Amino acid sequence: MAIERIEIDLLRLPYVHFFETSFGRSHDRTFSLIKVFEGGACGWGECVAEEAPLYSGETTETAWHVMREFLVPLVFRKGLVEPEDFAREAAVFRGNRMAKAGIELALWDLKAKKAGRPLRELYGGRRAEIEAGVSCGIEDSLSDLVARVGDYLDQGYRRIKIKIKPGWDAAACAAVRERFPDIMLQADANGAYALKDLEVLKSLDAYDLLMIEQPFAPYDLWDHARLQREMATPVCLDESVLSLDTARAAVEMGSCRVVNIKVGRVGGVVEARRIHDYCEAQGVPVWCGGMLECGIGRAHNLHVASLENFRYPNDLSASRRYYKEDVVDPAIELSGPGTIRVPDGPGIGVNPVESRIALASLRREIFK
Ligand code: OSB
Ligand code: MG
Repeated sequence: MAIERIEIDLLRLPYVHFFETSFGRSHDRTFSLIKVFEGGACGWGECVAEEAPLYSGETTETAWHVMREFLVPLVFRKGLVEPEDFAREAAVFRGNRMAKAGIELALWDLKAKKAGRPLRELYGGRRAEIEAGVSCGIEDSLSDLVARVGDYLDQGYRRIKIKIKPGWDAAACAAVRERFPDIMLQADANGAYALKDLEVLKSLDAYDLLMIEQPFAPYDLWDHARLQREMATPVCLDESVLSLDTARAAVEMGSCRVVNIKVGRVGGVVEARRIHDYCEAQGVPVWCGGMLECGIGRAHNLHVASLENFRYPNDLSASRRYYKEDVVDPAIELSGPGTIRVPDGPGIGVNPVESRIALASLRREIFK
């Protein structure tokens, strides 16, 4: 059989609360959903490229262009159905990993649905429940931040990540740590620092952080290695890790002790699993990062995070932390204190709600 039809929607969903990082503040998220059809079955994927090229060089429009002009025609021309075949063939195109991952994820969901099994089983994930965590943006004041962290802890989250940037770092960590001495706390800089900031970064060792994520620019593995030698807190890389090769370079150079895996950033689950397996063999723990996905991308992440070497709590929170009305039914919720159950239906195991998707859709294109 072959894929008969592919639909891509561009959506915009407002956040329940603005999200501010070292890149700036946003009030909503623009992303695309990919639907692949074969026989009576269909699979869903999410492309996490954002509106502006801040976190990554990709944008919603570059991803749309690459899917429309290159990846969708590749699927039809070569009759690709298996996600592994797609990953291999799509590798002829450089970069554009988020675009590739969006389509590969849809093929994974389709494959698992045809087999009548949850995706986690296809990946070999043993965990039925994953450890949740919440990523807190920069707020207008430290008291707003502490209140928001308190709110998330009341909801049952046990691991909190706070976004930092120059001027919002040691004081933010101190404020949260003072009020909540025992929680699992970590910080994410999204590349906002440079080697000249070494002393500020080293001062964060005082706050007993689980890790500090991506202090320096994505391509700066060398300076990360220097920082990791001088800092007690484990460095975790996010933006720097684009593939198995970059993961291997980072680990061999000592640029980090922990790796954040995002399926979109590395170009799909095939590459994500290679990185996972390599890190496992090296004794380097990983965890699953998030891109404020809607329930479709989030469900995909839950299945990926069921793999053995996801050893830290993940940036995976309930639907209501992100969106008032998620586009899946049922909404994703905490299953216990600080945990989320991996859906156990076929494929991603959550049902996309077509009417809500249509309401949020800015544009739809159908390819046959
Ligand atoms: O750096 O981890 C990041 C969101 C968008 C872009 C980059 C990042 C994030 C988050 C959100 O921290 C994590 C989540 O989806 O809960
Ligand atoms: Mg990050």
